[in-house]
Amino acid sequence: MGTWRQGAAAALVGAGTAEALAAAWQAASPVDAAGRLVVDTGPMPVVERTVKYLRGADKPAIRATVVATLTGAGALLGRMPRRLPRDLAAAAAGTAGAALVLRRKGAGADCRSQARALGATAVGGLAAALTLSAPARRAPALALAGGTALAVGFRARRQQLARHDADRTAVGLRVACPLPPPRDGAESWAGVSPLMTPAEDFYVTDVAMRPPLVDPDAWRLDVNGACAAPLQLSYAQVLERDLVEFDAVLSCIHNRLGWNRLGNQRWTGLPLRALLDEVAPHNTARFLVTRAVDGWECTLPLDLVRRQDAYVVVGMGGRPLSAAHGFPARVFVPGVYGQFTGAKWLTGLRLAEHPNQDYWLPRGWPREPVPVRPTARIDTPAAGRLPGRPPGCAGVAWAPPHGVEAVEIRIDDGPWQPAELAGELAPAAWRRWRLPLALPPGRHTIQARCTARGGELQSPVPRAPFPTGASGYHTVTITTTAR
Ligand SMILES: Nc1nc2c(c(=O)[nH]1)N[C@H]1C(S)=C(S)[C@@H](COP(=O)(O)O)O[C@H]1N2
Ligand SMILES: [Mo]
Repeated sequence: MGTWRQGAAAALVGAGTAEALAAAWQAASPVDAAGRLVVDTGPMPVVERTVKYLRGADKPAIRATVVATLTGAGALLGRMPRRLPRDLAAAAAGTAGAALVLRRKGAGADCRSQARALGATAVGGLAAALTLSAPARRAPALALAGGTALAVGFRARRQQLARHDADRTAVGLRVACPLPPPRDGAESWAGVSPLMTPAEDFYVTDVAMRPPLVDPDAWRLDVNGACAAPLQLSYAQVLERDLVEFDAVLSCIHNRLGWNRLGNQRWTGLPLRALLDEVAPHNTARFLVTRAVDGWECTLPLDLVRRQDAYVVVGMGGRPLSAAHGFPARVFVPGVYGQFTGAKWLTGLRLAEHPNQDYWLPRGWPREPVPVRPTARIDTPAAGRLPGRPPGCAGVAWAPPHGVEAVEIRIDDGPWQPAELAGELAPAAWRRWRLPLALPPGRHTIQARCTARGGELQSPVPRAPFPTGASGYHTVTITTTAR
C-alpha cells in the first residue's frame, strides 16, 4: 500500500514538471488546458455564479481548482494497492492529460508547440511515476518541490506576457486624422471616474485561461467565405491602411449595476464597412463570423455591421492592443455588449449565409447581438457611513451608440432631479455627470437613471445579466453624520 502523501506529492511533481517545462518551451500549458475544459464545460449556473462572486479572480481560482483536484486525485491514487490497479489509473490520468493538451489543437497552438506540450506532459508523467515509488518519508519535500516548479511555470508565463506587451505596445499607431485630446470639462470634478479608463484598470473578460501571445509577423487576417474577392492581410498591411480613432465604451454583458466591468477608451481601427466593400460579399451573405486564434467565434448580422459603425480594432489609447485586450486585432461594434461585439485575437472574418454555432450559443445566450442598455452609475459617494455630509454626487452614464441625453438623480424616493452633464466626447462614449447634495444627517438612498438620445429610458426593472444584460437603477445607501 502506498500512502496518500506519496500520491499527492506525485501529482504535484507531475504537474509542476509539466508546467515548468511547457512554460520554458513556450508550449501550451497543461494546467490551463485542464482549466479551459472546466471553462468550456461548466454549467451555466456555475459560470454565472463564478462571474458574480469571483469577478476578475476567476482564472486563478480555476487554476487553483485544477491543481487541487489533481492533488486530491493523486492522494486517492497513492492509497490504491501497488501494481495493476494503481498503474492503470496512473496511465489513464496521463492519457487524459495528453488528450487535454491535444484538445487545444488548432486553438492558436501550432503542431510544434503542441508536440512540445505533449513532451512536457510526458516528462511530467514520468516524474510523477518516479515520485510515487520514492520512500514515503520523502513525500513532503517532493511535494514542496512540485509546488515550487508549478509556481516557477506560472511566473514564467506572466513574464512572457509582460515581455510580449512591452515589445508590441511600445510603438504608437499612425492615424491619418487624430482626434483632439479627450476633454469634457469635468477634469476638476472630485470622485468621478476618469474620462478614459486607464489601460491597467480596463476590465478583461474572455474564456482563455491566459491571453494567446500572437506573433505579429506570422499573424494573418483572412477575410473570406461568401464573397467575390477574399482577402488576406498581414499585421503590417493592416497598420498601413487608413486607421481611424473613435471614442466608445466597451461593456461586458455581465456588468452589474455599479460595477466596473466596462471601460471608456479611445480606440484605433479600420472601419469594417470599407473592408467589406473591398471583398464584395455575395448577395446571399447574411452574417459575419469573427474568429479568434483560439477558435472562439462570435457572429454579427451583416445588416448590423452595415447599419452601425463597426471596426477591426488594433489600438487602445493610441497604443497597439495589449495581449489581454486582443492583440493584434479585434472586432468592435460600439453599442453591442462585449460577448456579441466580436472576437479578440482576431484571425478570421468569414461571410456566411447561414447562422453559425457561436461559442455562447449552446450555453443559452441569445443568437442576436444584445444592445448595451442605457445605464447610469454613481461613482461618489460610495455606499456606507460617511464622516460629515457629501457635497455632491457624481458618476458616469452611457447609452452607446446613440449617446446620453439626460441623467437624473432621486434621493430617498423623492422626485427625479436633472444632473449636470459634462461634455460629450462621442455618442458611443460615456458621459460624466454630477449633482450637488444637501442631505440632513441620517440614512439616505441615492439612485441614478439615464435617458438615451432618442428617448430610451433606463429600465427600472431589476434583472440579472443573463440573458440580455443587467437592468434596474444603481442605488447607493449612505449614512451621513452631523459634522
Ligand atoms: N477571442 C475572444 N474574444 C472575446 C471573448 C472571448 O472569450 N474570446 N470575450 C468577449 C467578451 S464576453 C467581452 S466582455 C469582451 C471583453 O473585452 P476586454 O477583455 O478587452 O475588456 O471581449 C469579447 N471578445
Ligand atoms: Mo463579456
